[in-house]
Amino acid sequence: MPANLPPQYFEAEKGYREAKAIPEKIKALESMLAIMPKHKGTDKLRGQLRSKLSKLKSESEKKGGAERRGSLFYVKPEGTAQVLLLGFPNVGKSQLVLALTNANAEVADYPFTTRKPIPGMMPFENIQIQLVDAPPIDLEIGEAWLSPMVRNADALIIMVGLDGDPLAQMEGVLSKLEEMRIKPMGFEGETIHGGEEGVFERKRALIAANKLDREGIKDKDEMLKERYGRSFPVFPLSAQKGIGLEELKRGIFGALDIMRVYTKPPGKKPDFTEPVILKKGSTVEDAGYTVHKDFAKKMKFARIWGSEKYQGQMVKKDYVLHDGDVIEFHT
Ligand SMILES: Nc1nc2c(ncn2[C@@H]2O[C@H](COP(=O)(O)OP(=O)(O)OP(=O)(O)O)[C@@H](O)[C@H]2O)c(=O)[nH]1
Ligand SMILES: [Mg+2]
Repeated sequence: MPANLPPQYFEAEKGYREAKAIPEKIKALESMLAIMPKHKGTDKLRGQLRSKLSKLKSESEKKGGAERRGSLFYVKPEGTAQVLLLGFPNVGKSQLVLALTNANAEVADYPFTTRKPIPGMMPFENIQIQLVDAPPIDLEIGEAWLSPMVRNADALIIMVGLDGDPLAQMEGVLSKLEEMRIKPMGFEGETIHGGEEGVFERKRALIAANKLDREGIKDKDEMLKERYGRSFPVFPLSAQKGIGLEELKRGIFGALDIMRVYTKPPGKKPDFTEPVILKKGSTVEDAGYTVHKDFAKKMKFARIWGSEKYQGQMVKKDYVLHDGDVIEFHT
């Protein structure tokens, strides 16, 4: 029996073929079904369209779900850099964020306390670094939320608990990162071996070994340093008792691979509350670009105060700056 479909049906079908997004396709299929006359001749087609429609609907629900979860776990970067805390349940991630920032992270003696990321601002000298307390890594569950969070961060603090098995925890975290194709790098300038360059995204990371105050941890911090100290800076600390936190803060700053310089016009004083943040290894010319592109081009030389012997000496545009340098541009 012929289907005898009206012209409107073919219009809707054209709409379906041309639709790119799932919601448009769903709409087009729904109108095709509505327009289609109901009789024996259209039964088969109706069945096919219905099954297409239900497939598209479940696809769209899945997508919508992922997007919603994605946004719940997205933390807008603030301050100079974003640093993410990663670790097993109950190691003290929230305790550290509570100790170093203004955030009200929830600390409790049971695992899986933290359910969504909590950002807090950590003052470090004259800059603010954003620390993000994350839910724990759980080896049983695939965490779709984790990978975008790690990628979004400028650096990672991998936290382990010295009261537990820090070596096994490190292995767990590292294997999770490997699954995500992320290569944590402890030190500047490390290279990836074995032709994995490009497949892996590098991310600076350090290890925070928490609960140093606990009795019976023996020499687990030393074991950790022995095993991972060549690959990562290791900071034994107690988030609760406030031990080792200054060293950690300096380590976090170091992991960011940045420096602060201060620019000033001739004859004026620099404003030390307004550092210019540059990648390590940046030159006088790079600093000039933060003032203005043309300015960087027109610049003839600069005078530098700060690191080591520099007390207003003249340097060229390609001079490599150091953290804390004061630059006076001359055009
Ligand atoms: N002794 C000692 N206990 C700590 C320290 N830091 C955290 N704790 C305790 O460890 C438990 C877990 O701390 P949390 O900060 O909630 O741990 P978490 O890693 O955020 O846990 P999840 O959110 O479940 O992943 C709490 O009972 C804390 O009081 C520390 O430096 N020393
Ligand atoms: Mg927590």
